[in-house]
Amino acid sequence: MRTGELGFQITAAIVGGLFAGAALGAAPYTISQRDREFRPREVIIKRGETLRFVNDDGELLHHAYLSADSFDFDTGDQQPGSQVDVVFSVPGDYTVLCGIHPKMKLGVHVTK
Ligand SMILES: [Cu+2]
Repeated sequence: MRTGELGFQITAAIVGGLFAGAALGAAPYTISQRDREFRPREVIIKRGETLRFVNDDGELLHHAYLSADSFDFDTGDQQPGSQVDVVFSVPGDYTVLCGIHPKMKLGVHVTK
């Protein structure tokens, strides 16, 4: 076994343990917005992977956005039952916010 393969397996085990249910390499990762919270509140993905923002919060609107120097997106007002996919193409540590609920925060760590 080459070193690279071993390294990958260790990484997979760590990520799998932290984020059960999100299979490594299987895109997209689903982010729930139920009860005015992003769930999970923190996620680690690789560059080029996708987060799927699902509004599963009853009758409430949500509006996820990110504004950083190197990367930004804006889902617009998101209707209940809808979903928006966002590809994170730039490595970095980001905080996604909701334009409607200021307390909603999602930490996104995009590795190379
Ligand atoms: Cu919201």
